[in-house]
Amino acid sequence: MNRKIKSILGSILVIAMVTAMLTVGTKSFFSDLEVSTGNTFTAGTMDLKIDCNSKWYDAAGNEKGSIYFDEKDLIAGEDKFFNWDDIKPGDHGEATISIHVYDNDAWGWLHLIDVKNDENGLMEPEIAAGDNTTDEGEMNKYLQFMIWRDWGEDGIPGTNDEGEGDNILQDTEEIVFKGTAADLAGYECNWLGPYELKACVTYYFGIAWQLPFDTGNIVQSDSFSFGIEFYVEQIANNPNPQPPS
Ligand SMILES: [Ca+2]
Ligand SMILES: [Ca+2]
Ligand SMILES: [Ca+2]
Ligand SMILES: [Ca+2]
Repeated sequence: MNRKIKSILGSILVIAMVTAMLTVGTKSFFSDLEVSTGNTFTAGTMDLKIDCNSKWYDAAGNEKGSIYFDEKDLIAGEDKFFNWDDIKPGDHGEATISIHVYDNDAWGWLHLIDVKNDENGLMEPEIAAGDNTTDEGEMNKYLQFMIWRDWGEDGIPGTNDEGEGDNILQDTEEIVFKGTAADLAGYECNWLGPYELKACVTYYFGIAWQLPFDTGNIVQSDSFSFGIEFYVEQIANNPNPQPPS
């Protein structure tokens, strides 16, 4: 190998070594990378569900009818808490309705709608009892209701303590209404509330009813009927809640 070729080979070797060193230098830089993906705005949800456990008994305590449904979205005209035909003096019953709101805390209201006192024709015993109003039934003056918070001994909903949601009124539980069907009808189109409803807590309400023994013939064939509307609204950003107009 002559001197010129050796020199060229030497130069190539030096270039290769420098290139290799530069390459190693590039790969050794400290580095870091931060990534955020999927940034999204999704609206919250609010879902009200109601369930019912309702019984009708005669004076001797024999069950005459029952309605039960687990928590659901109510279908108007289909899901009823009471649907009793042929009740008589001495009959009584109880319905426990529970209210659940999911995903977010809510303000809740309720009121009665479509209250009706139907005469359903004037029977001879009714006329004999002094009924002279053919267009208005009298059941609402005799049928008694009592509504209480079935929240147990601690008076707090959702703690599942003794007596909570058991369909029985204990001394510690608060009665929120007691009176005749006519008194109850005072809440027609008159929103009750707002009540604070915590998400995922079950709020049990007991509704006891009876047609007293001393109810006379004047209510034969009469009926009292009503609907209930429940309304909820978000609590967040809503410090001065107003009932629906
Ligand atoms: Ca009448
Ligand atoms: Ca409780
Ligand atoms: Ca109870
Ligand atoms: Ca009547």
